[in-house]
Formats: sequence, structure tokens, C-alpha cells
Amino acid sequence: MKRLTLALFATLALVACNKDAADSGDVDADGDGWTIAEGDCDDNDASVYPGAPEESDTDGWDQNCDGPGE
Ligand SMILES: [Ca+2]
Ligand SMILES: [Ca+2]
Ligand SMILES: [Ca+2]
Repeated sequence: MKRLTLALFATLALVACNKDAADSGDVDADGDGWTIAEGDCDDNDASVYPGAPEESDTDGWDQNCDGPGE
């Protein structure tokens, strides 16, 4: 029983650790090479990151994280 409790604690610690990393923006969720902490303004879209080519000046979408249409 004690072994099971230790395993449970280890699992909870791991989950808490992963959650902390996500909350602090240290995870690159979309795999574009940028984390939120590094300036990725949409970590769910791999075409959006600092320095990305802006697809359109008028679509109101911000690909390069410096503001829509800039
Ligand atoms: Ca990213
Ligand atoms: Ca992104
Ligand atoms: Ca922009």
C-alpha cells in the first residue's frame, strides 16, 4: 500500500510540474520553435511566430506577433 502511495505522489508531482511549465509559457505547443515566453503570440498555430511572413496586410490576422497588418 505504501508503494502505491509513493507512485501516486510521483505521478501527481509530474503532472503539477508539467502544468507549471505550460502556465509559465515554457512549452512550444504548436512546434514552430517558439514558446510563448519567447514571443509566440499564438502557441496553437505553427504559422504564427515572431518574424513569420505576414500573409496579408488587411486580413486582420497577426502572423508575426507585431500587430495585425504590420
Ligand atoms: Ca510555438
Ligand atoms: Ca505559434
Ligand atoms: Ca503583424
